[in-house]
Amino acid sequence: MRHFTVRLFAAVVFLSLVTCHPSRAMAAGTAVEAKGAAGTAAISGKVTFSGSAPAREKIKMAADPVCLAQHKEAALSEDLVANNGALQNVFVYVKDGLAGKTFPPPTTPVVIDQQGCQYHPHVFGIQVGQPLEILNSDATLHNINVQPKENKRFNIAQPMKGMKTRKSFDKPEMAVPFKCNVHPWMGAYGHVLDHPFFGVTAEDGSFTLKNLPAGTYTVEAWHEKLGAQTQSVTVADGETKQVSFSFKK
Ligand SMILES: [Cu+2]
Repeated sequence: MRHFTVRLFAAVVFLSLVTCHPSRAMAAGTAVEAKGAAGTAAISGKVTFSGSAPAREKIKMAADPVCLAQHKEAALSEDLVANNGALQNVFVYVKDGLAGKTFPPPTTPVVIDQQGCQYHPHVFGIQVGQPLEILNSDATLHNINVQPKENKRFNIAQPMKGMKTRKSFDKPEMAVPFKCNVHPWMGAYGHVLDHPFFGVTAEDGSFTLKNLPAGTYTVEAWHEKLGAQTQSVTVADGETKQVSFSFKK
């Protein structure tokens, strides 16, 4: 009995040391954060398209009246969108220079919405392990057929408006294609990275990579039809470096 009490007491003390030691728990948390510490440097700039951009094609949605009814004017193809020389939907990211640093994934999901029988956004970035919420905002059947090379493949059906499905990716992988077999014009690209330093160019071709640690990086600009370009960029703490890329057909 006495032995048992001593053993029980020892166990309680041991458990409380392991589970309730606040400074130790905090120290562990700090260590993880310090490893992936966000910095104060930034890389920002513009992606341009030189030459005359081909006209965007009108998407023929007549095969599904639900899709067709959602567009007063025909939706336009998204594989090359250039507005007055500014190239939209270019994925710009740090390709190299972050070795040895880890960045825990955000718990906030990236949302990809199927709306008007198009994907919104058309190009996006997501971190390894970050939730991806796939939403159907259309009152029609979509299937989401995703066939990566490095990650698990999936093909799911969302027959009703308002349906949501959560997925995530285990490994970094560029240009994971999203397709819908019901509406062959639907397409999107997801880029899976192990860090948060990426962006997609807006209508004016602009992008910003914020909160970078100081360092020298290989920055890549990737476009689904025009290929990829890289540049080496060195940024110091508190500095914002301007970088531009120019694509042509
Ligand atoms: Cu669809």
